[in-house]
Amino acid sequence: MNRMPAALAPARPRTRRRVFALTLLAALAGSLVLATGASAGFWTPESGGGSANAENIDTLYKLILAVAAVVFFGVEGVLLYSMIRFRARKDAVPAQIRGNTRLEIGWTLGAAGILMILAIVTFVMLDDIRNPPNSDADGFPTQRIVNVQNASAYQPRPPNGRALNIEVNGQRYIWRYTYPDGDDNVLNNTFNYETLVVPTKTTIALTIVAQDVAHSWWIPELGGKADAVPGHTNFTWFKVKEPGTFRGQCAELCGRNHADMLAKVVAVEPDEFKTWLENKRREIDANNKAAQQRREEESEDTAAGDSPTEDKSPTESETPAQDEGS
Ligand SMILES: [Cu+2]
Repeated sequence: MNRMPAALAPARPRTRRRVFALTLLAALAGSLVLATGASAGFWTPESGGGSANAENIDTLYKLILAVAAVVFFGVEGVLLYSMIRFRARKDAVPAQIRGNTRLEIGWTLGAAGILMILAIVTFVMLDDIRNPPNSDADGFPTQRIVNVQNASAYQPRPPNGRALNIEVNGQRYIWRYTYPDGDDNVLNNTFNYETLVVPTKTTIALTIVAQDVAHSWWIPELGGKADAVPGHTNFTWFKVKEPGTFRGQCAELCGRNHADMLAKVVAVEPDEFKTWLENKRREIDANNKAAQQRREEESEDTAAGDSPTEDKSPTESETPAQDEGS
């Protein structure tokens, strides 16, 4: 390196540069500390706490983080030590070392070994992340998952094949949830927007679709992300032990109001879920009946020569299954 002797170097710019570097470093550190308020955990991303698959993802993440931290601090430690301990000194000629076969083979094997272990642990845990368990005995009574048309897509099933199969439909800028009702006609199914109400102790199998652009379903405490892609069906599952509320958000930039596309899962006891489902059904039926009545009145008015009354903007329950088409 061609370095100017210290005595000849201009002192001012050097100090200024040092001050600049220190300020930059402080600003970076400060912004990192402040940024945690916007995210979730300090050390690891928000994950786990709601469902076993999310727990496993979280465990795997922390495991890899720990190994990576040991490697990082080990390497950086040796680097810093060497930089300080063996820094350039006047008239000192450093030891000229050309390779060290034992050391080189050692760290190559060490790195390969770490990767092997991480890969094995990941594949072992992946099984529990992808495959749902059965519902508990006191969970909500569920049907067998029926095959969806996409035979090629991987649909995780509990060992006994039974789960509450809910369709999650991403649409700008809201999530629509369709509950099964036992018949083949999806147009008369119970549905809800924004909040996905589910029973605890029950395996919930989600069929994820999108009807306009790509969205992404993600409730960090209940599992990994599942993309909602138009023309493709995706699957994921979760099983909540205790009643609670779990929040998430569309994780795929889908347009101007992407940030408003919140997702919420409310888990309640199976009995409470049954009541909720029945009430929702009644509410939808009542709204459908009211809408039907209004349409009839309007068509009578039109027939009688009156101008049709302004259409009331449709609320969620008054648009029965019109958006089912995807
Ligand atoms: Cu979206």
